Amino acid sequence: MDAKLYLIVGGTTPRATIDAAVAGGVDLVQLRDKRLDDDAFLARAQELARHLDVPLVLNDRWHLFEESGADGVHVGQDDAPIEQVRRALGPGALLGLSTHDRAEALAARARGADYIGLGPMYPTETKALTYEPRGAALVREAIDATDLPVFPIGGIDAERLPALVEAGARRACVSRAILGADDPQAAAEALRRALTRF
Ligand code: 3NM
Repeated sequence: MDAKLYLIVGGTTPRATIDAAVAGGVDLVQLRDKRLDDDAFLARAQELARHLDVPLVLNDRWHLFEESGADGVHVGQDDAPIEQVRRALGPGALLGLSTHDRAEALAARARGADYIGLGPMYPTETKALTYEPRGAALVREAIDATDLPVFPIGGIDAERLPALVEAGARRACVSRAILGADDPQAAAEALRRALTRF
């Protein structure tokens, strides 16, 4: 788990965009698409797992993990309990957990997570948020609650990332900042630069 720049892609994200992002420094990819049915999700996951040079994580659909060829699964606090997912998938699967405050970050390792998402940092249109975005204050509050890798998430772009790095973040998870960019490789490179400023 030495990944630093985590990209969330959808079922229809072009492969060329994902490849450009990886060329720019993305080193972990999550397939997240609530609209796809299981068959379509599985087919996309299998294609990405075969093709990608970086690990692939499935959002939530842990029942598709074995068949998909993916490396891991990411669950939220309201998805299946991560303890149950860990028992089902075994120690070899990379398991991620969404967290929103210090207490959730603190509990993550004992619950079986290999890494955590921490958010939301900023307003985003990628996901309907049920928590108030708290930015650098949330990083400061939670970053030292765990020795797991922490990926701040939510509305992060290259302009906003330096404030999070200042607050202690050394990783980031994004979608729009890369997928919405005219040049996804350059966008990934800019995010990597912001992360390696320290
Ligand atoms: N989870 P973008 S924010 C999938 O706060 C997701 O838990 C969040 O995409 C959380 O970089 C988010 O486009 C969306 O904002 C991330």
